[in-house]
Amino acid sequence: MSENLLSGVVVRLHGHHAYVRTDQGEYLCPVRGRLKKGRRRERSPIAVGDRLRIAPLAGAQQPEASIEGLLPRRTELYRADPHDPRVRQVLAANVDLLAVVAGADLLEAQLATVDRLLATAHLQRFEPLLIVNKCDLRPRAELEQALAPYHAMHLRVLYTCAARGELDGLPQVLAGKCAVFAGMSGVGKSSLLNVLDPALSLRVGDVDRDGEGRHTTTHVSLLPLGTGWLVDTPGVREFAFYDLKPNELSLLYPDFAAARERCRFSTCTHRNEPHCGVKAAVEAGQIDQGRYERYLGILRDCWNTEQKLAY
Ligand SMILES: Nc1nc2c(ncn2[C@@H]2O[C@H](COP(=O)(O)OP(=O)(O)OP(=O)(O)O)[C@@H](O)[C@H]2O)c(=O)[nH]1
Ligand SMILES: [Mg+2]
Ligand SMILES: [Zn+2]
Repeated sequence: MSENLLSGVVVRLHGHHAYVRTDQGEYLCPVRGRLKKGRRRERSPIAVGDRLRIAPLAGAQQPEASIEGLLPRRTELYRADPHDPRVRQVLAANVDLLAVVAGADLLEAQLATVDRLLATAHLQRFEPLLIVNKCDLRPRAELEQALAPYHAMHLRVLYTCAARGELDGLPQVLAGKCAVFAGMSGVGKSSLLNVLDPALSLRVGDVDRDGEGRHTTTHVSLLPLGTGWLVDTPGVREFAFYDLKPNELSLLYPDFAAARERCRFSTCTHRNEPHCGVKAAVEAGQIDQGRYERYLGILRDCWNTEQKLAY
């Protein structure tokens, strides 16, 4: 039996099925039994990007296989389930780089989501990348000014325009890696992937009058690109941290690190505590006011989640 096993990677999940790509083609695999139950408080035991061993089933009309084993994950991109913060939702496994995509036209409004995703990259140890797409809609100098605090923390920022095919070195950054694209709906994640490889021909959506997307991409999918992989994700409205204590949030802010050393309390959340180095640094203009205000908003959400979980 074991000589018939194939190695594959999960490229898509649909209901109770995983689509698994192998070098013998794509197989449809039911996710059930022991694997389906998985660890408690986990939505699905299998995620896009998982490496599996599968056994092809004879006589099936379309290639089907049973899942025989799940290989250990190198990394996991996860969040709290939007419907139940006690449940951990793994969006993708075995990813190296998290490409956070924002739209130039709505950049300022999207920075709270950008900050959450960058903090996630820090927490889950992905190489972070910020992509500002739709650069045809605003002058570059204006965008660079809005992102000055991010440039100051030496984050890699690319300015792209999928509409004109301008990628600002993105293919070189992605070479040989598995990169997941995340951001709000309508920022052009799928459009960028189509420029990276026109053969993908992913569906691209409209934006409404306010420039917001309509959630065109509905499923996470893994797509081959050269020697690496790309993961397209549906636009996120919510990206809540799973099991993060409020006083741990600021540890995910590299630009707060030096000032945090000067807080009197090691568990300081930098909100109302006395002798707070972070607040002092904001007042002295050493930490960006916007980053700090958005931090307070995210902190409030962490706090509310913790209160909910206490009951
Ligand atoms: N002006 C301009 N429009 C763009 C650019 N890139 C994408 N768009 C448009 O933005 C809209 C949304 O693009 P998508 O690629 O579907 O966005 P998405 O991020 O994948 O959205 P979801 O799948 O809903 O999360 C489409 O109408 C694109 O044509 C760009 O560089 N400039
Ligand atoms: Mg999309
Ligand atoms: Zn503090």
